Amino acid sequence: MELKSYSFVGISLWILVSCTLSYATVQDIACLKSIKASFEDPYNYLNASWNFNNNTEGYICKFAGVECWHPDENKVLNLRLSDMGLKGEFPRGIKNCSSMTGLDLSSNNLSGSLPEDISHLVGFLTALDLSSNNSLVRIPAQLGQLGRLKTFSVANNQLSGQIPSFSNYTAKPDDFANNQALCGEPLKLCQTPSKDPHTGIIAGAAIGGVTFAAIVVAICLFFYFRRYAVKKKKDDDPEGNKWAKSLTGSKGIKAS
Ligand SMILES: *[C@@H]1O[C@H](CO)[C@@H](O)[C@H](O)[C@H]1NC(C)=O
Ligand SMILES: *[C@@H]1O[C@H](CO)[C@@H](O)[C@H](O)[C@H]1NC(C)=O
Ligand SMILES: *[C@@H]1O[C@H](CO)[C@@H](O)[C@H](O)[C@H]1NC(C)=O
Ligand SMILES: *[C@@H]1O[C@H](CO)[C@@H](O)[C@H](O)[C@H]1NC(C)=O
Ligand SMILES: *[C@@H]1O[C@H](CO)[C@@H](O)[C@H](O)[C@H]1NC(C)=O
Ligand SMILES: CC(=O)N[C@H]1CO[C@H](CO)[C@@H](O)[C@@H]1O
Repeated sequence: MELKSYSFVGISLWILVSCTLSYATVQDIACLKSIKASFEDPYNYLNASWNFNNNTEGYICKFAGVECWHPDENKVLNLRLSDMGLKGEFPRGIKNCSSMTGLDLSSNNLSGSLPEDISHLVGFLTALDLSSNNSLVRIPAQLGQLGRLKTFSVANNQLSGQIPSFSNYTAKPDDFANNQALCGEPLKLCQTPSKDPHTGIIAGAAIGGVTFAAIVVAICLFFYFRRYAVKKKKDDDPEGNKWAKSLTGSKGIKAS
């Protein structure tokens, strides 16, 4: 009786553990399949090496650039796919490599924006290298939420915008070197955000006010000099003053 219940518990545990394990490895295989499918591979690095027609436990661990936790278990620890001429966007299928801690996609031909939800895709990374891919253009704020990062680089890209603040990583200038227009810690400060619309209104009002005042002053001066000139003409210049004449016009002449 006791033996039976022990063996029942044992068998249940064994089924649970093996299900969890095989679920994990199914996920990791799905991850690599989707990465392979999502990249253009002009030099056939992945095509030549990533052959999925194999059911041996741990077979993916022999793939180029794939490092497993254990060589006989299909569970990805690191992906090192540097300098393979890979082309495409950041592969979302990478979410299924759920035990991965290192990702190196440096010196490839990645393009587009990094996913906004990058911390949900690769939340456990301690090392992320996306350097030297000349068409990566946007850097998402969520990058800062990769809470386990120890090494990181997006140098040599075309990234622009504000560097996110990292929750648990001390960013270095070299991590962001040679980009189009990145700003914020640890690089130069960003420009103050776009002008307050009120500033424009106030400036406009001020310019308008000054212009109006100048016109008023000009009109006042005109009439003052006109009166002065006419008066002067009457008083001590009966012959007429050419300058006053030109200023006062025909009306002024009639009046005199
Ligand atoms: C992939 O590699 C195989 C040989 O391993 C080759 O026959 C096939 O053409 C390659 N596929 C592409 C898309 O280059
Ligand atoms: C499957 O993978 C194992 C481990 O890498 C290897 O020894 C075996 O030759 C492979 N089998 C086939 C049919 O490719
Ligand atoms: C990257 O892509 C560009 C544009 O498609 C191409 O001209 C260039 O040769 C590619 N670079 C590599 C290393 O494959
Ligand atoms: C992860 O793998 C499963 C199959 O195991 C698949 O249905 C799912 O779409 C994959 N997720 C992503 C983000 O690719
Ligand atoms: C922050 O980093 C430390 C050391 O790298 C790590 O032990 C800790 O879990 C991290 N915190 C978070 C919130 O991920
Ligand atoms: C700016 C920069 O270093 N871009 C690199 C991005 O990756 C491609 C492919 O490896 C390189 O050719 C570029 O020099």
